[in-house]
Amino acid sequence: MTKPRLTYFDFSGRGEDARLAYFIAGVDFEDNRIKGAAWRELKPSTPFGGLPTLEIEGKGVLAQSNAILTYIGREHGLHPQDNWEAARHEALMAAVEELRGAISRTLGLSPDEKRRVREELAAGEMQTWGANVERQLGDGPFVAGEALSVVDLKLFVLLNWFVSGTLDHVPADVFRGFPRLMGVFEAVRRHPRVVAWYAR
Ligand SMILES: N[C@@H](CCC(=O)N[C@@H](CS)C(=O)NCC(=O)O)C(=O)O
Repeated sequence: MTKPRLTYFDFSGRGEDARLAYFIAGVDFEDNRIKGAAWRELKPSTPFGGLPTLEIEGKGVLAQSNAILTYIGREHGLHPQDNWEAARHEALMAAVEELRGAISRTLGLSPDEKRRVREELAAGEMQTWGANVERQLGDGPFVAGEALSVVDLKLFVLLNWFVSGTLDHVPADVFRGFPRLMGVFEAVRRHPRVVAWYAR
């Protein structure tokens, strides 16, 4: 049986949570990172024209970050077995994708327009998003309580984008008003396997 092949670009984005999930689960996977012009050749052969994809021997190629992450979570005990709880986690994962989509739409804007739209996003839609997610969270430290799940990794990777301060015009502490949400971020950041992943 060949290793699962996880294909994404050589940055964090939508592929990092699946990499973390496999690493945390102790699965020997192929971390296939696409660089430069190689993407143009690969793109037409992917299921929906985007990355990440996950190839499993004997099954095929799966696309869509949430489907990939949920699959890994189910296979390796990092997603709830209870259907209602699983659906609650999947709703949060969909919410992350909605916010990513809102930010992606600013990528092609002119510098002035980008500043205006992102400042509006940070003060408006992102605050509403944070408040909505905050209401879904319990006492933590993770979404499911004591046990880490793949949804925590999805939230962590998104929040790390903002906290790193690399997204122009979005303050690094944009979610400072949401202690439960930032608590999930901190709990994942301090998780020994996450620390080990970034120390490699
Ligand atoms: N809904 C998809 C979005 C996939 C997507 O847009 N991926 C981006 C990278 S984050 C991509 O492949 N961009 C290159 C392109 O569209 O050509 C998912 O969640 O996986």
